Amino acid sequence: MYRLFAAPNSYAMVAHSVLEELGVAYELAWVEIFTDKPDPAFLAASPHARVPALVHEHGTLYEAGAIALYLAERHPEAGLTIPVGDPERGRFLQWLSYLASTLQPDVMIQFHPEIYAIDADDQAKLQQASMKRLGRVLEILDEALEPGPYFFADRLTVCDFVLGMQATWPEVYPRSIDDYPNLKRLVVKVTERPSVRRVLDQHGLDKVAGS
Ligand SMILES: N[C@@H](CCC(=O)N[C@@H](CS)C(=O)NCC(=O)O)C(=O)O
Repeated sequence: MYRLFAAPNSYAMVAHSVLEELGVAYELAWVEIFTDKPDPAFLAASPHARVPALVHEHGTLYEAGAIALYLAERHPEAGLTIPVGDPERGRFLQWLSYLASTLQPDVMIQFHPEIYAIDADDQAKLQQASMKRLGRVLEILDEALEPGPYFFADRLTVCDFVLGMQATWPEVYPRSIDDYPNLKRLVVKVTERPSVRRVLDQHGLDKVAGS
């Protein structure tokens, strides 16, 4: 039985949707983030007190992409990973890493510029510069989703959940998700899955980008 530390409408939705899609037993532990007094069990699993964090039979894990990959590999029958030896394995790792290390920092800046700059003016400039970069990153992702609908055509993998969940946030688009038709198609496909609909409900999201 897994235990997922989560906060509403956060990166926890990535791990949460993978757990739901896999249909495995798990318990959801809602925690407060951005607090001076994080839940001690949460802090033990996630030293920055960031969600998601997962407790599993062998220990704990944090980082949304790592949790998604770990779960997919623990439950290979669901086919959400691309295994070692598969010709697409390299590109699978590329996109998983790109989503965590190239897309996510700019997404974070849009929501929490105060983490990166002290003055309000500097924060606004940082957000502006980051949004420009985000536009290029989203373009590259949109190109990668051709022919789609997923990163690997009809083969749904955790990459689609890692991207699909954060692409539901309208704040990440320079103008609108409509500028990225392949990305929009991915968000629609991912968010219409019953597993993901259950997750969005629990996170209080009735409207997402593209819907
Ligand atoms: N790199 C982490 C980022 C997780 C993260 O920053 N989560 C946010 C919520 S979306 C959080 O818990 N923030 C609380 C904090 O930074 O104190 C991941 O992918 O899991």
